[in-house]
Amino acid sequence: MTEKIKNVEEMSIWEDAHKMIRKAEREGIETAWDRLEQQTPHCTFGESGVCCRICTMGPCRISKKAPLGVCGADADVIVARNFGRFLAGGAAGHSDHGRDCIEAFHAVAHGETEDYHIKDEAKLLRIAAEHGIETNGREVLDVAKDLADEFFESFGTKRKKTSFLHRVPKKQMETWEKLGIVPRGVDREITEMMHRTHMGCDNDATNTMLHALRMCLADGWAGSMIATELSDILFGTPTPRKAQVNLGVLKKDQVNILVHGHNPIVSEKILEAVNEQEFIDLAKEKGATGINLAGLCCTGNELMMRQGIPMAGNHLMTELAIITGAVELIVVDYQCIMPSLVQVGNCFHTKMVTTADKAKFTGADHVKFEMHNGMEQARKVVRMAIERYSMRDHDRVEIPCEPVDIMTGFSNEALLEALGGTLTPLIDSIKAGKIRGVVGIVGCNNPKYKHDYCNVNLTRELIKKDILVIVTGCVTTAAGKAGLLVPEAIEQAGAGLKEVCGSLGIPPVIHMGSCVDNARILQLAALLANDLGVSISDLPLAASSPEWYSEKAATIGTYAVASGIYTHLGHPPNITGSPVVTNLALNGLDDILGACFAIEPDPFKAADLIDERIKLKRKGLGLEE
Ligand code: SF4
Ligand code: MSK
Repeated sequence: MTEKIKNVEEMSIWEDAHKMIRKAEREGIETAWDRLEQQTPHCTFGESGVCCRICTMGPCRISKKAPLGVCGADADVIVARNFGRFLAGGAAGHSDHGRDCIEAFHAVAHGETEDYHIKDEAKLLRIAAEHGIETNGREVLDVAKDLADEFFESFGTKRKKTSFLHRVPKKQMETWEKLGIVPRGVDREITEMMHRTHMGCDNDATNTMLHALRMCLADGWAGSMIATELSDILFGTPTPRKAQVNLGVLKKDQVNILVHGHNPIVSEKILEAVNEQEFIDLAKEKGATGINLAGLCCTGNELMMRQGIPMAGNHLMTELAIITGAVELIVVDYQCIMPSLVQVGNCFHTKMVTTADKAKFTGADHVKFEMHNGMEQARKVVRMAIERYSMRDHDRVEIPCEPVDIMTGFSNEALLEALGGTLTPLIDSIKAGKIRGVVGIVGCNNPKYKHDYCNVNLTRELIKKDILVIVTGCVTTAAGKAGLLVPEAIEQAGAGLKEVCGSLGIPPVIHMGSCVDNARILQLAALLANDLGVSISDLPLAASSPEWYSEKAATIGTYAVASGIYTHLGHPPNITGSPVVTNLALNGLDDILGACFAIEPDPFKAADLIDERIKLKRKGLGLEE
């Protein structure tokens, strides 16, 4: 993992990345790969999770010579506390994003904004009815007010069970009840984790990890699910559409604006402003032929799923996108945004603009987005971008490749429609072994890996084995660039998967959205389990995050396992210093949840591991191979 990367070809599998890394080297611009080299070798105490900084009697580092911290905490307790807090960070990230969606939805319901609207009324009424809210004969906005209150409550401490738990299959719920991990309010679970891991509280590693499961379930089934469902209600439920990916989506002769982060509340307004004639005319006045909006990371996924806006790149492409020299402005909300983007932007004419008070970056301009002024602020940002076009040094512009076509927009609603309105064709295909299983490949990039090598190769290997792959987050761009997100990719799939996807006209790799949209995968798993009358853990499903880096990715993996989905990670979190926590993750959870983590950096071996698991689950259901 930490060996020195020797040349550009070893840093990434992509030509656009190679060209931009070489340009960075030529122009003396530092990237994440350079900084990784400076940081290597990493601290082994930190890597194994045995460094404790929870109080000022320490910091303490556990070793053979010093097996206990000053307070007497051993490696198991220290690792469990560190990992619990790591997961709390991830749960807080996605769930606070969900809360921002409720704020927007609440403002719409109460007529406090003219900039945001209910786009999918039918979905609003459906979700309200799911929560027992009366919808018959009522004004849509009145229903919305009640639903906003219901969702706000699911963050607080009032409820025994948080929102959306009615979607959880009965047998799965029984497992959670037995273990005492039915999630309550999202904030409560996160706060309780911080409390438990204060010095002198939960000093039993297994007990801390059980709470971690509960907290992550609150994130998956409430925080993230609320974010996804409300984003659909506010901005439209995605439907299949075409889009394009890679740095080739940037335009040499246009004002290029990149949106980066996670929440569509900002990026949707930027898109609207970009399409206003006044700004198109202004861009032309400045010598450009128009304005081009492209996405990065998850806010890119959100815009691509709903609006077909092109995706410039995933996590490790964010610095490289600026290095094209063609980006006037990058506007961000929060999460996964490297602070280095300000410095890389300063090497060019690229302005970075922040929009959330909770995510300011020194050196960036701050244009605060609020519910009542979203459009006004979006216009301000677009104008700033156009003004910068005249500062562009056209001699330094290099757009390294042609874009690749993809198909996106597979919400569960869209998938059901593609299946003819019912899950039966999918279930029949699974029973017949034409589709042997379904795997969600999700998550990030990490410069410790050859960029996207594992993401792409694992996806390819699984579809060869007749396993339907669902992608979200940064894996989307990887699969898209590899030509796997188009119906023609069935030629790379096994015979069964090829037949099913071919007859439906869908790709063998389905794009289901951003990181919070992993909640869509949870819902799909629940629908499948309910249809078959089994637990999610009985299904031939798996999840994988081969190149993960973030706290959020670890939280997603943990709620997947807690929901009964076997989860592969390319590398372990910083837990290897604790035999108790490591054994629990790799084995013990399987006994109590029917799912556990597996660690394997090699994507080909990982595909075999997942395949074995799918065989086992198929056998358990009495299905022929
Ligand atoms: Fe050291 Fe214990 Fe304080 Fe951690 S909580 S820093 S192990 S004394
Ligand atoms: S953006 S969490 S790098 S997927 Fe959601 Fe990508 Fe991972 Fe961030």
